[in-house]
Amino acid sequence: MKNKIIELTQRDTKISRRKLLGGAATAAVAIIQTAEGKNVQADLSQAQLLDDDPTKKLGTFPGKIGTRSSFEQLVKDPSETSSRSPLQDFYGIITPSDLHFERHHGGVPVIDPSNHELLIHGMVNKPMIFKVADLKRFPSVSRIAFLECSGNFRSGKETLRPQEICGLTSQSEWTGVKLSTIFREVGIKPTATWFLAEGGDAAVMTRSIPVKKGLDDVIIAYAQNGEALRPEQGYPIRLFVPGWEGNTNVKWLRRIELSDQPFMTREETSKYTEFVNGKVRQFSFDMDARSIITFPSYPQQVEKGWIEIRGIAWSGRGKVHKVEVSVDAGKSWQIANLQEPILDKAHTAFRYLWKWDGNATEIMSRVTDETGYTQPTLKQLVEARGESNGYHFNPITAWQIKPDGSVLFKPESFR
Ligand SMILES: Nc1nc2c(c(=O)[nH]1)N[C@H]1C(S)=C(S)[C@@H](COP(=O)(O)O)O[C@H]1N2
Ligand SMILES: [Mo]
Repeated sequence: MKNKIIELTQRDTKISRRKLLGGAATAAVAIIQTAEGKNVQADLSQAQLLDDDPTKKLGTFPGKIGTRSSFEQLVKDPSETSSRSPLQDFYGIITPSDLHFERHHGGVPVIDPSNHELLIHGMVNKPMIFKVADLKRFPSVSRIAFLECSGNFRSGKETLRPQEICGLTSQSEWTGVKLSTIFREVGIKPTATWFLAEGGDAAVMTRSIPVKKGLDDVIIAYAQNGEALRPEQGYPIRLFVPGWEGNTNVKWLRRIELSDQPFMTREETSKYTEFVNGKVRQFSFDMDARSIITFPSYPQQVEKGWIEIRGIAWSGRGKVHKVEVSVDAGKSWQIANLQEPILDKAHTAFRYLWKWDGNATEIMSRVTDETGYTQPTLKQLVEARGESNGYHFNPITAWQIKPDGSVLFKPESFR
């Protein structure tokens, strides 16, 4: 900014920089403080004469859809079967739909919504088939909540960003019809305690879910952030199961079967189960509370002085109650500020103002949810659960601050 103003002043008035700074003839010479706190002298009367002055050239006119600025390089970091949200690049709590993480076992199918059907059968009074348009005729609900894969954990090297460490979580406003509304329509039998949800993709993914949860807050979602679901998120319909492991949120939903017992599908016997000290933990539905500092984080750089530490915290069991931040490698903890809105089962933004003295240290955050559960350390997790196949790992995440201001992830080994 400062260099630009001085540069153009020279060019357009044909006077030398020395002459200008020496107080030459020009009228509006002012001392201006830059954001870094340096005083610069600038001739404001000439400031509008920039070559790339956007006020001197007509811009582009409205198109059919908007685009992200070409200066913003946001990417999902895809691997073969998943892609991760760039958590470090977000503001507020909503994930732009095209940056929602993706996890699918058989690719994204192409489904024409006018042909798509949802069959509901099993222990019901009246088996029914619903077209997408039928579902939209029922009262709709919207809620903002996160969706997280239970395999959301990565460690092993210092050069990981929040995106790589835990970018398998995203947050949208989901809109659809309550499953309880549809259950009333088909008349589920009082003896029905479980239901199977089946997807219409190549993986034909199936999960068993207790009817109690279905009646509580599950949604058959057809919209995300104000428009139809993205194909990657399950277009035209998916199950949205607030606070429960991503895998239960069956996409491209085509069948629901009511029963009086779980179906013991592949996804709940060989996958998505955890070996815990010789036993197997099955139906581990709740996503435990977690938090991460997204600024500063690798590969950002910090300077001595005031730094606003920022991050997100969430819990599958309810609202975030408090977030604590440590700036001395976990020796002491301070309460961070939570930013409204603080929603049930939702990413919640936190911030903490810190004056860095320039010495090497580690910073980290830990969340406590409204049930009183506090995010554990990796050591505590491994003690309680064994290595858990890597599912449901929500440890406190630390960043190393080096004397030169560089920030590195602190990997901890657990194998
Ligand atoms: N039909 C179907 N549903 C699915 C999957 C799938 O492969 N097929 N993947 C599950 C997994 S493991 C997760 S974590 C979430 C991911 O949802 P997203 O891709 O919308 O982020 O969808 C779940 N629903
Ligand atoms: Mo997942």
